[in-house]
Amino acid sequence: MSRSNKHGHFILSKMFGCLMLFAILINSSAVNAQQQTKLILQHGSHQHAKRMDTAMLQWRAYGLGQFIHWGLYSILEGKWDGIKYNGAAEWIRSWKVLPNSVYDSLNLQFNPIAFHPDQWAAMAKQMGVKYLTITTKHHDGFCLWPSAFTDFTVAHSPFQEDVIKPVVEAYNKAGIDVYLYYSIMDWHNLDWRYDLKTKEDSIAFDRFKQFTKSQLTELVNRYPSIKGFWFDGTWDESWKKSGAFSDSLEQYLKTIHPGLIIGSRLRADEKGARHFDSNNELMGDYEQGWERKLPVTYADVHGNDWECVMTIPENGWGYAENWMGHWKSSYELIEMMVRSVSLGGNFVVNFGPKANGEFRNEEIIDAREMGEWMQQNKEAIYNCEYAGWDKQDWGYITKKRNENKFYLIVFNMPLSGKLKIKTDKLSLIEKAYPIALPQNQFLVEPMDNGNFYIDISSIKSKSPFVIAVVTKNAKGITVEDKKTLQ
Ligand code: JFZ
Repeated sequence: MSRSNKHGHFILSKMFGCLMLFAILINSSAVNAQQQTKLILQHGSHQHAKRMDTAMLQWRAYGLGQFIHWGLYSILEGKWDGIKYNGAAEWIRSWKVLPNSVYDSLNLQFNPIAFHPDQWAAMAKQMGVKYLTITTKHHDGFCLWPSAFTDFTVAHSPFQEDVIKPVVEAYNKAGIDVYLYYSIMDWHNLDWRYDLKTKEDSIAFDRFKQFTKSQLTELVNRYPSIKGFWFDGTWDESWKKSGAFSDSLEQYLKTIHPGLIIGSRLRADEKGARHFDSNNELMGDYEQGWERKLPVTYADVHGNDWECVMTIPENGWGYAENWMGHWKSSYELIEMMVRSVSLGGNFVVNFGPKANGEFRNEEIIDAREMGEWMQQNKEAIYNCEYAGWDKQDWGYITKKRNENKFYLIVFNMPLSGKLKIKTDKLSLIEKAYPIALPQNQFLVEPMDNGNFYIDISSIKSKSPFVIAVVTKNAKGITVEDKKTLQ
């Protein structure tokens, strides 16, 4: 290559470089403009701030909930023809291991002779749960209440009775709020579709939408004390194409039952976006996507209300003879609950009763042990929120809402016997003590920049324990204050 050629090449490549830069600049300003201009959505998020009404304040104060999955799948116990399957047992109808017609006649075997709703509620109360979510109809379409809109219900079983009514009554009597799980996806209903490809599909699915609305109206009317719905099975194309309907359905339910709480797993916007609309705003009263997983930092929850639902075994919500993998101990569940509350969410533990209505032993043990821990430490869970202080390796921090009282929940006792905390700069520690013994104050060493060391070397505990910390600010530091301070 000659010199001039080289030079020419140099100029060319420089020009090319400039052009590229220019192109990148144009491109990124286009991206910026796109990010700044909000799409106008008819069926996106309608609510641009957190709900502050009484019902939602109560929801926020729960801390701990119970989930119950019960239905025809509980009869099969995750097995068919002597073979045990590893998937989530409530999905067995979809695995094609038995004919649908056989599954769909299991209602003739539903006869829970050991179903005692008062005992269920007593167990939940002892465990310390403040709310229950129970399956009224799972993906298989079987209804645990005698719906007037299908024959595939408890009314057409040897049991004959409504299951939901006595559960709602028993739990309410025990002071526990009830929410109804309802699957939109319905494998039994002939009008239900995965997708809408033909005119016939749309006609059938329109009938299905009417069926859904009728059933939900029926549930609201039959169980007026319910606090909300927990929707599921809303990921299929047919439902994602029904954004206008799900929007009107949500508004309708809230009109016939003011205060109703509905999470982000019901609707899709008109572009098919779920949970968060196409402008990335939450659709629904709380984020309902934390399933068998937990956020790690407060940033992960984007300032939204949220709830985590968790199985005790690896996966599987309905009763299975084979419990997959590791089953979580009460301390593991307690740690997940504490982490949830420390990040501003609620934690819900799932139970899958046997077909006869009894709980399995592992669940009974976990419930009892969680309850024993809650008995001592519930003050650090109920009506508590994200504290705004840095997380430390020894455990988690929660804060009583509207009070200057913090709770240090210790899972890993430091060998030094000293707990480090880093507060916001406005907080001065007034006193720190074991949650049940306010007179036993610990020595607190103040350091620079809001750091303190609390000497808890006197504590000899084999279980997670709680240190209460009272700060001097009359009002306590709210997250909002923290924001304005920075
Ligand atoms: C759904 C159901 O399919 C399952 O049987 C159970 O009822 C559970 C509570 O909900 O399963 C899901 C739904 C959503 C996700 C994962 C499993 N998800 O968003 O990751």
